[in-house]
Formats: sequence, structure tokens, C-alpha cells
Amino acid sequence: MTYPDLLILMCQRKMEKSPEENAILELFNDYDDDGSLTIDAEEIKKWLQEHGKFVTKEQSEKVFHQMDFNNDGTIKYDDFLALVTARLLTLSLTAK
Ligand SMILES: [Ca+2]
Ligand SMILES: [Ca+2]
Repeated sequence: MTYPDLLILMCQRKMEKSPEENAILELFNDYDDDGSLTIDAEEIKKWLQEHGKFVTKEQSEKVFHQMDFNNDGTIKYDDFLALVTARLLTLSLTAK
């Protein structure tokens, strides 16, 4: 399973229980361990570990850059929302 797939899987699980926006915000808060409203590579690494996926520092930095949707060096909720929305849209299109 690739990293984005894991992300979407977690999101879909949450969505079964709550409306779309809340599910994404909840997931964002899951990542944002220190409540700084931004996600850094270290938090990604930690989150993946908590979900049984061990990555190196290099790998977590690669994921970080994938998730930094507007390439400004930080992952904020906007990036996260854009990423998840784009991904879900792709999935729902390919599912048909
Ligand atoms: Ca943080
Ligand atoms: Ca960004």
C-alpha cells in the first residue's frame, strides 16, 4: 500500500462516521501532534509509525513534499484539504 492510499483509507474510515469536512479536519489534527496548525516531516513520520508504517527520515521528507500542495515549505490545513479532495476526486472518478 502506498502512502497516499493509506491516507485516503484513514480518511474514508472517518467519513463513515462524520461529514466530509469534519473528517478531514479530524485527520489533520491527528497528524498535527503539537497543535501548531502545521504538519512537519517529523509529525508525518510519527503518524505513520502509529499506524504501523515505519519510514526513514528521507522517506518522511519525501511524503512531506508530496503533501505540501502549494510548495511553500509548510503543510497547513489548506494543503491538506486540497490534497485529500484531489485524491478523493480521482478515486471517485476512476471507480466509475
Ligand atoms: Ca505541528
Ligand atoms: Ca503548503
